[in-house]
Amino acid sequence: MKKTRPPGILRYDHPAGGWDALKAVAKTLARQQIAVQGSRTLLRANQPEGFDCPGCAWPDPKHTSSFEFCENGAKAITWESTAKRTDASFFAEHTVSKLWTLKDHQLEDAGRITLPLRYDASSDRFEPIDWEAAFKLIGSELNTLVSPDQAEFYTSGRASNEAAFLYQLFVRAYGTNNLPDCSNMCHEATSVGLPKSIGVGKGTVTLEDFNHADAIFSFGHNPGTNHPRMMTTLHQAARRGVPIIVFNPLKERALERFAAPQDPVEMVTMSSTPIASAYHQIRVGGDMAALKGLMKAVFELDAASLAAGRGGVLDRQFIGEHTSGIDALRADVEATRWNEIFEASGLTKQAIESTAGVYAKAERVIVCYGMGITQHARGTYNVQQIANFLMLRGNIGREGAGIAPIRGHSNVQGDRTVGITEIPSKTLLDGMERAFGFRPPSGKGHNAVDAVEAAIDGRAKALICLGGNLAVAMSDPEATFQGMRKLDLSVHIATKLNRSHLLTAKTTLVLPCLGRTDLDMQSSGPQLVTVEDSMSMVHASRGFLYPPSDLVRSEPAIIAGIAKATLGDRHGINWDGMIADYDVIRDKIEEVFPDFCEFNKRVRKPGGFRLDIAASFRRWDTPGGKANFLTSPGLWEDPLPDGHDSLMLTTIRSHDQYNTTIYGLDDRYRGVFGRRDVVFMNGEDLAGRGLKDGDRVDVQGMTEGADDKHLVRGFTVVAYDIPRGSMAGYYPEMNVVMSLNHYDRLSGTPSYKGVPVRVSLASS
Ligand SMILES: Nc1nc2c(c(=O)[nH]1)N[C@H]1C(S)=C(S)[C@@H](COP(=O)(O)OP(=O)(O)OC[C@H]3O[C@@H](n4cnc5c(=O)[nH]c(N)nc54)[C@H](O)[C@@H]3O)O[C@H]1N2
Ligand SMILES: Nc1nc2c(c(=O)[nH]1)N[C@H]1C(S)=C(S)[C@@H](COP(=O)(O)OP(=O)(O)OC[C@H]3O[C@@H](n4cnc5c(=O)[nH]c(N)nc54)[C@H](O)[C@@H]3O)O[C@H]1N2
Ligand SMILES: [Mo]
Repeated sequence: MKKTRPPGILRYDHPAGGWDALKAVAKTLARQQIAVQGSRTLLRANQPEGFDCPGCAWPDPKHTSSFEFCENGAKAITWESTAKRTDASFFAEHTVSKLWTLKDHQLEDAGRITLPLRYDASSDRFEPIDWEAAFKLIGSELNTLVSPDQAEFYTSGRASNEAAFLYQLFVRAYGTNNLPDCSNMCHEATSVGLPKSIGVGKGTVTLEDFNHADAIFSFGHNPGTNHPRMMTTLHQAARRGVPIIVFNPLKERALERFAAPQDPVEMVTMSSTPIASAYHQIRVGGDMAALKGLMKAVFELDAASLAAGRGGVLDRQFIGEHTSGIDALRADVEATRWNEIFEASGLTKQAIESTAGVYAKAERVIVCYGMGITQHARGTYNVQQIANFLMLRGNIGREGAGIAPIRGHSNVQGDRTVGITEIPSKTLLDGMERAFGFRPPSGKGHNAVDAVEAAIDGRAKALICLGGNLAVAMSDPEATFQGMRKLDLSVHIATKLNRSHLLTAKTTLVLPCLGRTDLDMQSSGPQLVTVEDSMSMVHASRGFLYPPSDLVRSEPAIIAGIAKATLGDRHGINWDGMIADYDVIRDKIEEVFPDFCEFNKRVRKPGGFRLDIAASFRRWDTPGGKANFLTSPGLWEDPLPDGHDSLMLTTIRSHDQYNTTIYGLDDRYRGVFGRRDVVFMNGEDLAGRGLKDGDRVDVQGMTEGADDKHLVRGFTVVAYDIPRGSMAGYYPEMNVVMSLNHYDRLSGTPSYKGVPVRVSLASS
């Protein structure tokens, strides 16, 4: 008998990439009403004279001028360069209550915002306001606050270095360090965890290193969807015979097999290349156990090798010369029992030992990781265990080896580098004082969770957002929405309308800005901006499309407008001069951060330049001057609450979304078409609850502080290849089940990938 599947759930047997990726791009162009002329935009993505693709932070290959095809990059670009517009008549037609009933997809799909808007409560509409009036209003609201710490200044990671630098300058001159940003929800575990290990909160590898690696490990990231250009690198490595070892609860198709759209043979013959040499379906939250298991096996191999009179497996020279803490790490790992490791990771002894064998044989190893590692209650510890694992064999700071956090937004790393941080370092404060002649505040400001909590309990009165969709990205949207509605002032600098904008405060403004693809014309001529990718390469980005309307301004110009209206000539900062010519902003960046020496000159070289990452050269910027093996107690990251019927939920991105931006309802590689209201569970877990494939279920959050509001109702359950005890659902739909306090205490990162839940047949 043929088994019937729930509506929209099909088997997808093709490799990732291939013709289906090309077809998807053609469909996207049509949907965004982009004609052949406009589709040429795609050819300028990541070219030396073009713009930086807003799709992800994967670096561009050097020495190439050929177009690198990327399905999801194309979606990101066309979503921005769409011909659709929201204008004054759109906002006259739609009340905010009406807009609220639209889906997230529909809000953004209405098109680019073309004019500055102010919410009018009496008509319940956004109404046009002119720029100067908008700036004046924001300035006077900010100046009425009792303390600058009552305002929150959020940044999403698309902002250029120039915009981000001006923003933090404004915020610090105004007098607070409340600079929450999207990396607080993303790679903060990396930014907090790695400096203690290796002295820098960034990756140590370059793209070149992948050509020299002889083993690549991948933990908890899905490049076929989120960093498709990385597939070129993995495809090449797989073809060279480099073992690629994956740890992921889900069988992500691109990590299994991939047909490279740039490979004529694979395209014509419809063939593909297997990517992972071993695929370990780890339990959700099982990475700590897997990493400790791997290290335990490496210590055992080392002991066996020494006993047999061979040289040992550890890199003793590196460990002796460059590190401290190995004894404590060894003691912790040796005290951890194998049975507990198997239970917590869901992996077999054979799986762990064979992987340790590959690791021990390889001379140069790179470990890549993403949100599957960082978005956990113990995400910071996870990151540090990855560093430990690499250091055992000296795999940091030499060619072909290192740690590779795969970043999210296209300039999230750069924003941090140029000062978007709630915890300013002494270097930053000294630099700011040197360049601008005032000492900014030094106290710790708010991260993203702190900012939302402050809004909820009334400590925060104002929220300014440089991009993003904070209310939908954050856990516990119900609580977050309430908090944002209580504010006196909310301001959104944005390209497109989203739900955060509709959470109106007493005064709410939406200010339309240019995107990456748009021409940024200022009084000295067209401007370039700069971005930093996941591998610390800083390069130029030049938009060239005619902006959506004459009223749309650049992010730096909007920030300068707000700053002038708020600060007047406080500290004598020449805002107009910086906007007239962004070279002046870059000169200031260089004054604050000496690492950017000759910034304007170096960024004009094709491909740009790499920032100095000390750990890449085995210089350890830690208090003791050494790299540190760090221990973290136990194995269970996010312990399940008592009771056998809880599952650990992880929240994932579909192939058809960019964070809270939902392009469409398909998740092709996972076989989901036309819907997102599904959760994925193991067949035995279903049977154990008297449930079956296709049933409608309720998912109740079990995190501390969760109540009956932390419930998702009536989603369809899909029997899926996922370990027992684990389940998955889509971000942001599942954010409802999380309470706000479910985050990593060390980094503040919400534990979006480890949410204890209970699943039952839908009640209605
Ligand atoms: N097209 C597209 N590109 C994007 C984005 C997008 O939404 N769409 N978002 C951008 C941003 S901001 C970011 S941060 C990145 C995100 O890129 P990724 O890090 O790839 O993010 P996710 O899709 O959230 O999940 C990553 C993977 O982790 C696995 N996973 C879940 N839980 C666990 C676990 O406990 N352990 C392990 N080992 N794996 C687990 C999931 O199965 C999934 O394959 O992508 C960026 N690029
Ligand atoms: N459950 C769950 N929640 C998560 C995650 C998860 O994996 N699971 N991931 C988290 C992660 S990694 C991140 S990074 C956050 C993302 O959080 P955010 O960065 O806040 O969210 P985005 O969805 O990327 O923001 C989309 C909006 O950005 C605006 N925008 C687009 N381009 C531009 C531009 O060029 N300039 C300006 N000013 N605005 C622009 C548009 O208005 C658009 O609506 O979400 C987090 N939330
Ligand atoms: Mo992210």
